[in-house]
Amino acid sequence: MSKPNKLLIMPSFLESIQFGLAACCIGLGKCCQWMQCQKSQVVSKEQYEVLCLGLKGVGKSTALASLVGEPIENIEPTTGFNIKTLPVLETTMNIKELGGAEEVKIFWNKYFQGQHGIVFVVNASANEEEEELSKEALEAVLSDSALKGLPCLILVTHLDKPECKTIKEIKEFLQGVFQGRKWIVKPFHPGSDEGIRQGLEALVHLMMHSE
Ligand SMILES: Nc1nc2c(ncn2[C@@H]2O[C@H](COP(=O)(O)OP(=O)(O)O)[C@@H](O)[C@H]2O)c(=O)[nH]1
Ligand SMILES: [Mg+2]
Repeated sequence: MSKPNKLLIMPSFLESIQFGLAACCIGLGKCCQWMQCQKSQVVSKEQYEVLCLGLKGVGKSTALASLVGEPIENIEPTTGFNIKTLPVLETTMNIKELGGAEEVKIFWNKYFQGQHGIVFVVNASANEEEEELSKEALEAVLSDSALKGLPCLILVTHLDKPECKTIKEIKEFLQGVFQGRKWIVKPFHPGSDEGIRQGLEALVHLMMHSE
């Protein structure tokens, strides 16, 4: 019987090394997939507590109703608070609207503990006095130590009214109050939840990356 040819053995030896390397790569890939899966499971369990604040009649309840597909006609003024729970991206968000009337506003800070983010609603068609009151209320909220550093979504309503301020003007008017805090501004149009949804998704990203 003739001896096996070395040149014929060499390729099969190389093939087995290549096979081993490929198996290692597949194993590593599976391992990474498993880690990614574990990570997304952690994110999907995340719950965020968000406060929805703003002066009386600015449109907080209307925006929240629109967000969960409830009718926005004939919304009663909020006397105590109004809570909506909904999924946003892979998280669950509990949004608590506190009534904006003066007699309720003095109790806002009783609800500041354990929050992860703020939605502050601003009326774009407010007169100068209401505009100042709204800015003062926002400043008071942001200066409370219980809400220190929490990201803030400014939701602008009443953009359908004539003579309303633009988003750009509202940004310029408010920009001094945030002092390094992460904030975003989004419009709300009755009948569409697009702006508020985009705003809440952006807020989730900010809350995920805040300390
Ligand atoms: N035209 C207009 N009316 C709005 C808008 N948002 C809210 N409203 C109206 O403003 C009034 C007060 O709204 P509400 O949601 O109760 O205000 P809240 O006190 O901040 O909760 C209601 O009559 C709403 O229909 C808006 O963007 N445009
Ligand atoms: Mg309300």
